[in-house]
Amino acid sequence: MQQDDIRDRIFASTLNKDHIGKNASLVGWLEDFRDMGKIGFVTIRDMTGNFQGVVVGEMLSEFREVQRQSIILVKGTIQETRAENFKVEVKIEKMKILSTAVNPLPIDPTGRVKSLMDKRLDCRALDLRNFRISNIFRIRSSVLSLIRKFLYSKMFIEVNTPKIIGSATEGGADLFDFEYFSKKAYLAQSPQLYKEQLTLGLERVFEISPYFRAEPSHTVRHLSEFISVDLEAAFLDYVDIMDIVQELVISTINDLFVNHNEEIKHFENKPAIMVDTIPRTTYQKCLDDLRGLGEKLEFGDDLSDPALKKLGEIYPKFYFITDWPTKLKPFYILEQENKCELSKSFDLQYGYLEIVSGGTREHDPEKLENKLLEKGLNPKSFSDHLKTFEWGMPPHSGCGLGFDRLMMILTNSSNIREVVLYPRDTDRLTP
Ligand code: AMO
Repeated sequence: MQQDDIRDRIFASTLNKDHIGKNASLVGWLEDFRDMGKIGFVTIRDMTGNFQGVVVGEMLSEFREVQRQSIILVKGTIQETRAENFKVEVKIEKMKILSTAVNPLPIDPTGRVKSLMDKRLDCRALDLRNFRISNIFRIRSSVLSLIRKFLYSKMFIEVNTPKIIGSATEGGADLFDFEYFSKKAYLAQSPQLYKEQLTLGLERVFEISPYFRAEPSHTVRHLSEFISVDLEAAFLDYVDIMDIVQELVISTINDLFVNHNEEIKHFENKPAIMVDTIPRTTYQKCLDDLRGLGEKLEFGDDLSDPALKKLGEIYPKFYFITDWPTKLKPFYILEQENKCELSKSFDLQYGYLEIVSGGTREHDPEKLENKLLEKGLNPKSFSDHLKTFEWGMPPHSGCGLGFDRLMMILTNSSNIREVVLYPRDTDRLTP
């Protein structure tokens, strides 16, 4: 009873009445054992779900020795069950322990005994034995594949740009630096410059990758390492990109909630996020709305956390904020014609949470150089980038979508750490 049985195993979720009377082998971890004296009921879980086993006679004493969460291989006959939660049950005739779990375990993966998030993250691999939690990562995987499918359908190709970079690309102080063969190098904070350059030869690119920010933020929405879905497209402007983002978000949600019901059904509070369209408001309108709520901000002020919380009350779901002041946006964002104080830019928000930020890019090399100077950056540090703008750079636009933040919304999680396997923040560097 070993590898052949494991190879022929039946997965928990596929067990059904057609199997009644047949012999089967199953593997999984022992989640529960209810010992009633003459009969025992075991719950065994595998990656697809759980099944009930019934044990009597000698099998009972064998199961009394097994620590919960140990990995076991069982063989038996599938039979009818009276249990409400199962279609059938397995009358276990043979059992082999493949790996023993210690007792007590540091956390209770069944979730019956609650643990603080920090403790759970310290034991993340075990935490994933909780089906509700592992499901978040199944959904995450599905959403990634849906995003890829959507972007391919819009003629984007997936690219990979370097994460070890030689100059502080976008400016700003939030870069991690380190020694790289006696030179100073940085971890990329975004693929901004590369993705813009790639529109020159590839027109439409996207990248899904981790980026690194050395911001000392202690919030439920910031990590030092996060996944961003970056797009960049030649010949499109920021309104076209907003249209693409809107379609991407709506089609991903619809696809997830319609075709991936199995994973979603385990969420107690399915987020009410299915929408047909995403409203668009301007930065100025937000200032006016906020003034009505007693939050006085001047044109040019960034929307502070308290301001965003208040805006989230007016717009609790997805909404775009467009036409940001030029001075609030990075050097590569284009200004509006005849209104240079406004930029061709947008953010996609979900309530208070910023999900996407994007815009039309400056593609005139001379103006780009001036923008760098205006922002106090040294054009010499950008010479590799600036030279590409002299090779026939198409007008282009793009955006970056915070994938972990999108996952917070899709799984109704209030802390970004819940949707990231091994989060990195100012305090956490392990496991
Ligand atoms: P920005 O800096 O706004 O734009 O980042 C894009 C999106 O990434 C997410 N994000 C984060 N998520 C978790 N933790 C963080 N520390 C963090 N920082 C940002 C947010 C944000 O909206 N180059 C531009 C994009 C572009 O114009 O194409 C950029 O990086 O959801």
